[in-house]
Amino acid sequence: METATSKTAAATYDPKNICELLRRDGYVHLRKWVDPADVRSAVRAINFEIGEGISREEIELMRVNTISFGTDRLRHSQPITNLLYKTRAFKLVQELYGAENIFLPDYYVQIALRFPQDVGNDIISYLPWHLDNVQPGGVKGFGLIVGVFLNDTLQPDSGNFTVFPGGHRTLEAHFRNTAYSMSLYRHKYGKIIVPNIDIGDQHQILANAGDIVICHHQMPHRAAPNISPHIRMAVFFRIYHKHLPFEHPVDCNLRGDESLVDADVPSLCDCSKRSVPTDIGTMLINPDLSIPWIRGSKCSGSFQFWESTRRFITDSINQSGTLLDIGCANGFLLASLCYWLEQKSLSVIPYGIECDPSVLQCRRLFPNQYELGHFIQIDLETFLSAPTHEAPAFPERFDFIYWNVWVENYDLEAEIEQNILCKLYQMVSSKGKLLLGLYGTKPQNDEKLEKIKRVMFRRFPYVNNSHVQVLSSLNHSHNLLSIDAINQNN
Ligand SMILES: O=C(O)CCC(=O)C(=O)O
Repeated sequence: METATSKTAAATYDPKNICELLRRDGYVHLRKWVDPADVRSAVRAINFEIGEGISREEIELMRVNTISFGTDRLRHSQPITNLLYKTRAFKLVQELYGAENIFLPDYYVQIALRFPQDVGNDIISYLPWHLDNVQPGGVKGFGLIVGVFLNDTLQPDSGNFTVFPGGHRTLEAHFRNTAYSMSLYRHKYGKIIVPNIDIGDQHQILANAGDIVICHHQMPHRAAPNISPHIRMAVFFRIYHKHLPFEHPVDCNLRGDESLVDADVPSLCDCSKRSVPTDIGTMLINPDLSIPWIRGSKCSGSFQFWESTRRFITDSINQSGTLLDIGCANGFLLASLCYWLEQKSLSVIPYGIECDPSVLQCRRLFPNQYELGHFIQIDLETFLSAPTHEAPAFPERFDFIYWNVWVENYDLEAEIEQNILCKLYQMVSSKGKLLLGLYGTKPQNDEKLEKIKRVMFRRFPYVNNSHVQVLSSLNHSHNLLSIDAINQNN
């Protein structure tokens, strides 16, 4: 059944309305937006390639896994890409996101063919719904699906693209509940696990050739079975937003079974917030907003837990200056520290290194500093081997260096690990501090504290107990070892 919403959207080309509809329904159906000549060219190009040969396996993969048909050459050819660029759809997504924010990876084009079931086989068996781009090691990042339909599917079960109107909001509400924020993930070996909730009734799009449907990224969808005589032909473009990096990694350890979690789901539900930098003040007083960032900072606790185990780090910072976070992840710790320190009238210039692509998220929290090169994706060893070369925008020394000395990563037994500790200490400016976060169990922390002190006292004979301070988090579960750099240049 046609919704009132989709009719309105087709009639009113106004990005504001469309954004509103995407937010409300999760999709808009734009009728006859593609020039029929362009539809014909695309169909011809696809049919030509079908004529070049298509294997049974390929058809099966398309049926079950909805993979794209066609060679790279075809997918990037003009007859196909014109379906986006020559239509108002592209202008529209540019207006929705800001042209400067659009990112199109190589694989943004999918030619989606749905082959009919055999004559006599009229069994209607629906695929489960899914969300796109739930990936091991990286979750979505794209914001909009633009589907262009190349043949009429005016009857249901003709391979129709199928949405669940409002399902994106049902999912959002579900994921915002911290108990369920991890209930969408792709299992290490490929299976997408979706939450078992009622997302409402399906709506099979009854499309004419040349119609376009734009979907919010969190719209549950699927392809309907095809008992029509025709191959359903569509092209889907996935439009990415630069500020929602598609490599955004998630915390692989949260579930403890090596599966991955879509930690960022709730934060991406508002397409109107285009290039607005994320406001940390608002986030910190709104647990709903901060949870995905806390997850992206590799912490599985609640908002209260985050504050009670991180805020105490600011007790060791007694002056304004530069702060380098080693393993800064998405930058949320730095942003929280900056915010809390500002309340003490201290101003901090943030820098961060991180070995995985979560560092790209820092751009959302610190757009200016990100552009200046304050955040770099690099592993600690490579960084320390040539800091000025690897991080040209970094100062030679920092007033504060924070390093969360993960129990499992750095046990500091090996000389090479001890050297890392020493090099970091040498990068702290005089009157600055090396801050080491200890987030293990109490016995683990105690043991590590002693080990670090032993290394430091042996390698820097001018450092003694008077330069070392141990702080405890509000809930006493965590420690911070603060080492003054005051004497190191003596
Ligand atoms: O082909 C369709 O209608 C749906 C395709 C789809 O669900 C997908 O590729 O994610």
